[in-house]
Amino acid sequence: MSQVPRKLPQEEGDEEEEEEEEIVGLAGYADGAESFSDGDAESGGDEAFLDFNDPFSTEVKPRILLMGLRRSGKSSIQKVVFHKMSPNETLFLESTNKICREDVSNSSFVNFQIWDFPGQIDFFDPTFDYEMIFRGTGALIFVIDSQDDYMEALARLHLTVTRAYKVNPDINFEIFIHKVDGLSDDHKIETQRDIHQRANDDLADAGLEKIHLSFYLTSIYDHSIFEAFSKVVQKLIPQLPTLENLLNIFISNSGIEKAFLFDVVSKIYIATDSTPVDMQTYELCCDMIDVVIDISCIYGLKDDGTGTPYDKESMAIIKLNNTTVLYLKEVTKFLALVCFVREESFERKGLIDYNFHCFRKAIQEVFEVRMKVVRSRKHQSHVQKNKRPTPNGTPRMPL
Ligand SMILES: Nc1nc2c(ncn2[C@@H]2O[C@H](COP(=O)(O)OP(=O)(O)OP(=O)(O)O)[C@@H](O)[C@H]2O)c(=O)[nH]1
Ligand SMILES: [Mg+2]
Repeated sequence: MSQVPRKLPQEEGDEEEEEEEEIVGLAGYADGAESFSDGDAESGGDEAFLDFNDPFSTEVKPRILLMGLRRSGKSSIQKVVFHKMSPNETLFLESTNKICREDVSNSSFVNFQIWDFPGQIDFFDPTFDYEMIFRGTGALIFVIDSQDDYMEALARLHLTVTRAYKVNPDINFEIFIHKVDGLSDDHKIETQRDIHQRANDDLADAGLEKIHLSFYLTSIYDHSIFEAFSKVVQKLIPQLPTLENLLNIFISNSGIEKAFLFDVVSKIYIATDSTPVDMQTYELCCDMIDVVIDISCIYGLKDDGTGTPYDKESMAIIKLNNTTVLYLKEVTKFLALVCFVREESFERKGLIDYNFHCFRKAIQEVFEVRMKVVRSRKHQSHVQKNKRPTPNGTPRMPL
């Protein structure tokens, strides 16, 4: 799939954003919001429904911070997950020397900003306004290099978490025990146990045992990083229980084993039914998306190269040699449903397709509710702005 970085329009009227730009800019950390997009899709008949981005453009996006010591792998994670950089290429990444912000607005449920920090940020530097940064943060991912001595990383983790918690107790703290590709299975478990124990002991010693840390074993050389990121992002989606519920109803009525709702560009799954996720199943789904998009890029585009590799017609069926069928269908411009179905259940494809149709409609309704909330919030802030008197005391003219 083409990954053309393109600037999103600046979010006008978003006072919090404006304030941030200014402060971060002054501190000399930011390099502006670089963004990536899915590439433009053709406008089809129900494109107005499928293109969910616009109504949310003024919504404040939850922020995900990537922090950790130098060379722990922060930028590599961002590049591999959101820019399809191959893991080997990350060897040539330069050290980050200022905060890099990126908008991820490729799906209506997955709208957030990622802030990649330089290692060793100095909380005592007066130009670093950490209070402002933590205030608007949804998740703080702290990356620890598991192949290195992690004592210094643990001290830094403690400092970062305690500072962040003081400013904003609602932040989700996500600890990536990273680069585990270099460890044996036993060593992985032992490292996770040790880091978990030490980090929580440090918090308990400081009387902060109420802070909850979540731990993930990750590596950019396999799918673990996508899975961990999926879980981080899912926690920021308020509609997650509704999506899970819809998926549960869908699979139980269609004889499906497992279903994932995927963001096609990043291969993050934003929801799945409540049966446990098995890593191999997830990997197969990721591979299927890659195959579909690759084939579609080669054979699906028009002769003049226009069109998109993923659209309303996108669907694929792959029969595996273990009597399982993988079934992919487009849900929105950015989302795909990937299902695992037994061969005998797939004989009732008509039923699955009908239920899928109902599922898609239900998703549409969830979006519509969300759109209404966003619109009414927009309207309220607009009314309040106009109520404020002008500097010379005359009432504001309606716009
Ligand atoms: N083995 C292994 N190496 C990794 C992994 N992730 C990143 N690396 C390597 O770690 C090195 C540092 O990666 P960066 O992404 O630049 O680290 P960073 O945390 O952004 O570093 P700063 O910008 O200096 O703070 C690179 O050589 C990567 O190839 C991983 O999962 N496994
Ligand atoms: Mg970096």
